[in-house]
Amino acid sequence: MSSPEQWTHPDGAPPATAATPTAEQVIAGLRATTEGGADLVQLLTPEGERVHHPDFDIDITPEELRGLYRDMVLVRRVDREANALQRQGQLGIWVPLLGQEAAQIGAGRAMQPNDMAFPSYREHGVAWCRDVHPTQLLGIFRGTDHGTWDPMEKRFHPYVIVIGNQVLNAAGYAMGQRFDGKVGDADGEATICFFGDGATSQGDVHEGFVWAAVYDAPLVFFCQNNQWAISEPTERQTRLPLYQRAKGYGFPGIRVDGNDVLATLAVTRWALQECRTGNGPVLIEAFTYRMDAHTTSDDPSRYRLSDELELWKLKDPIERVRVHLVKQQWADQEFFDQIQADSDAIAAELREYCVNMPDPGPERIFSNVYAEPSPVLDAQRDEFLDYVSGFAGGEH
Ligand SMILES: Cc1ncc(C[n+]2csc(CCOP(=O)(O)OP(=O)(O)O)c2C)c(N)n1
Ligand SMILES: [Mg+2]
Repeated sequence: MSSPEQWTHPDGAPPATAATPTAEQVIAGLRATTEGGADLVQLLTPEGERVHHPDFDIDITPEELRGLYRDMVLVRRVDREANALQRQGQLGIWVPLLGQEAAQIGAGRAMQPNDMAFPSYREHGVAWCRDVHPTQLLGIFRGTDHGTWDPMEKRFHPYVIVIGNQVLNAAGYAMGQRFDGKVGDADGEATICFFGDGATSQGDVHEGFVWAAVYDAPLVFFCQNNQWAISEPTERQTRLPLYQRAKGYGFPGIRVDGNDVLATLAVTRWALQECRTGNGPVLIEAFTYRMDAHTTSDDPSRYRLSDELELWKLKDPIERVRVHLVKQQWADQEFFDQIQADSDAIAAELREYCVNMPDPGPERIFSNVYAEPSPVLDAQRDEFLDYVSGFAGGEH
């Protein structure tokens, strides 16, 4: 358990530890939303101790854990480098994932090749797991394109900025998987959709929950509760822990320690398998914390106290794995040095790519609009290119 403070258990059972919240605290929603609570699934404590769970345990080899650690360190380095590139004027904006590495790598590594992911705009760690190279994210934030990967090849939908909208897209996609007969056994397909705590207040998310539920869609709703929706805290979104909302829609909801990569991997693997075999949908609430600003355009010191951040630094998702690897003697200095070298290399690659990124040609805006060619759009493109070539330097 990560915290001594508990939310009162829904079936009336007393909390495992510490004081029951007062009526005022419950009404204010504070205990409900700021602590992990009695139902939090955790397999690796912030101190790097391996703990076990009756329903969601996992066998992990030293090699697998080293791989998860490497993933998290590298995506954090990508994130920090991109943040710096924005500060130096090379990107228009950046959306940091700092603190959410375990939630994203655990979920991303739980996916099988045929599963489909629908991200919001912060899922750089999931992109990494889908083999989308970090350089392919940069155009979005430099304002030159909408992402250059092939969503069907990578099984990773383009980023969506409209809050909650991707939940509808994912529900429709997962319903399609069911209609196409791709659900039913361990070789089946599933979909996972990422959204934030703030998104749960959007009508789109409610509609997605309803449609997925009544069509038994193979959809894992993966809510990263990072405690903040820009400057709005979670207690402005809900009066009960978010995972408990699933019950009202008729599917299971589970709260996992989103700073614990092992627990996130175990729970998401289970949830995807449930969906694949026809028992979807499932809601996962990954309880985590946004350690940096909402975006590079935001200043969190205007609306939250720094001691909150200091508390969450002690629950850092990467540090607990490093401690566990060292304690178990599953990693030596050579391993950590190699990861450092890999991080430096990817940061340099990202920077080199970003500062030399060419602007796309004027025809680019017309490409990938429809699956099939459109004569009307083709005519508009030709007219536009003709117009542009009339300007000095407008040749293409
Ligand atoms: C429909 C819509 N309304 C408002 C916004 C502006 N907006 C951008 S991010 C954000 C907060 C989202 O918070 P959350 O869902 O918790 O995700 P997080 O950014 O914390 O990952 C808002 C309101 C938007 N992009 N789309
Ligand atoms: Mg949030």
